[in-house]
Amino acid sequence: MPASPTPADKFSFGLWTVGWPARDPFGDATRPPLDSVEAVHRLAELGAYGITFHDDDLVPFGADGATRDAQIARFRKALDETGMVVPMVTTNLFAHPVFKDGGFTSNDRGVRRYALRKVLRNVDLAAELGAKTFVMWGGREGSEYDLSKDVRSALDRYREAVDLLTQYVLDRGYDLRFAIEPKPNEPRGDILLPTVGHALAFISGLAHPELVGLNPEVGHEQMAGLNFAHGIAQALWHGKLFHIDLNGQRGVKYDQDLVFGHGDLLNAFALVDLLEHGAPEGGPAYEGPRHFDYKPSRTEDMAGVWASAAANMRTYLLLKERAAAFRADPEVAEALAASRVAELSEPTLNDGEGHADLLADRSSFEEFDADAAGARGYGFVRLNQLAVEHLLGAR
Ligand code: GLT
Ligand code: MN
Ligand code: MN
Repeated sequence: MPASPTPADKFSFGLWTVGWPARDPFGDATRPPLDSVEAVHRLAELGAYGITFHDDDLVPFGADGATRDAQIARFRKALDETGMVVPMVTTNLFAHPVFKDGGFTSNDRGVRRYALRKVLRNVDLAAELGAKTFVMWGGREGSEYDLSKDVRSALDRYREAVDLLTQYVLDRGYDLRFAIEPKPNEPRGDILLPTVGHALAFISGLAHPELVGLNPEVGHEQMAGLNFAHGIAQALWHGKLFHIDLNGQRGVKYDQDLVFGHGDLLNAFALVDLLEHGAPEGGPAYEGPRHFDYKPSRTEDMAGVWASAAANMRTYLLLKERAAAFRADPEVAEALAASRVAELSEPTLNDGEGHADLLADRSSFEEFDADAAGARGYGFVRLNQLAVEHLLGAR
């Protein structure tokens, strides 16, 4: 059994997760609103180390300056009392009707300027609270109708916005990086930067790509039918895994935001194995917050909310423990060797070898026994079965 979560595990939660009153497009809220101060205390008691928020989660949209200051002050007090940190902050550019056609990419130029001002104010708050990551989820940046959005102009405007924000952080001297969170659809019919791959390509064209990375969410990639562990591996490969949203999703459908592991459990196992043991030299491949972005199901009362928050952390720790057992199992080591998993890290060419040498190497082609290589099994099923058995606690 894993130990209970501690701050060293770096578990964090969005204020909007445990605080979700469970209103959905078909029904009213099933739970009362949750005060931010209570959220901080309860999550700290459960063993989390951090809490994250949108500007409007903390201070209601349109509140006056005095209300804003008071809300921030009491939140800060709760942080001081509990030792909780704010590793990440994000902006709500999706709830108010003004953003119905997006924030950075609204067809309305005035809305775009307003969105930038809202974000700049929130960047100041993020820096003030010591956040190191600023997430940008562009849920309203997109369209329902192809002819209503000039996508190339929208990408120009998206880039213009991000370039302004990185310049702002540089000019202010803030120790803050941006993380784009892709999602394929919902609430827009089609969202811009829909997947990890699209966002990576976008980042490479920015003025300060070094300040911009990703905040991939499990369910968002899976909504597009993609393999989340693969997406994370590629984000790591590019040095772009700045933050991560952990949750669960069952297949290609609406965004479920289930508890971590309550969707594709085998992929969650591979993900935790990658995060915890995926560094080339062994050990963790990612050192940042393990951030849960889930929604406690609408069927749960407040006791169920706290139980589900604890479930996220417990599942992560169980998977971490199972992954460690998998890695330590001699039979797994043997199966990995039989599957030649490590052989893939050997360069295909010899040291200093170029195309002329390869063309001269008869053993690589003329004498290569393609039929024999094609007949040889890789043993991947045995390897996967060992993973399943570790996951089930059978080994
Ligand atoms: C919203 C969305 C999440 C994002 C949040 C950050 S807001 O709840 O569904 O995936 O991470 O803006
Ligand atoms: Mn989601
Ligand atoms: Mn998210």
